Amino acid sequence: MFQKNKMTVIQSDITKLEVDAVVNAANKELLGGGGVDAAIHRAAGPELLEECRKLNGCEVGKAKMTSAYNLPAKYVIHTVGPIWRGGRYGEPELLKSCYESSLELAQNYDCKKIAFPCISTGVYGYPSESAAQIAVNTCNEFLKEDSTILEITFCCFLGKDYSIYRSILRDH
Ligand code: AR6
Repeated sequence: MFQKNKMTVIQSDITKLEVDAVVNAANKELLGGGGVDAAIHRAAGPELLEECRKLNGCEVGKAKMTSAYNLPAKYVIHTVGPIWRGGRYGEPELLKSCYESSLELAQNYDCKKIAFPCISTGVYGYPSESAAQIAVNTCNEFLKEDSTILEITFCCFLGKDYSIYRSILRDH
């Protein structure tokens, strides 16, 4: 069964969300950057960077957890999406793995509500439509087997992404 009642899409700045965990689309160094990563570090404050320095980076497709400091969320889950290189370098599997690794961490920390940005679709160039399909399908598969997570929010910054997710969720 499609887990429609547990997945929602909004158009918003992810740093404003009062959820248990927000996911950050980071890079392997985990020391900040542009896009949503910059917004999260700015809003969370300098202590976030201090904690990130102790993590020794993160591999592509994996995820690491920190506190969320000044954000309304409790935790930040930092995941590293693949850089789009045409689709034949394992990008779909790595993107799927970002969602799975993040959800596993959320589950381990007993998070009920988690929000994802559109991982890899900014600076990393992953095509928005196929990234959204992977995001929704992977979350749906996870939710079928899980009873911890009650709500996954796909937090789109751009109207274009909001429309894509809305139509994917509506078509199920
Ligand atoms: N809230 C929610 N989504 C946002 C926000 C925000 N405040 N700001 C941007 N987005 P990107 P990537 C969306 O480039 O492609 C960084 O420099 C944006 O519209 O942030 O995974 C990191 O340090 C897009 O849909 O991440 C890495 O070096 C989505 O977030 C690299 O970019 C992801 O865009 C990661 O690239």
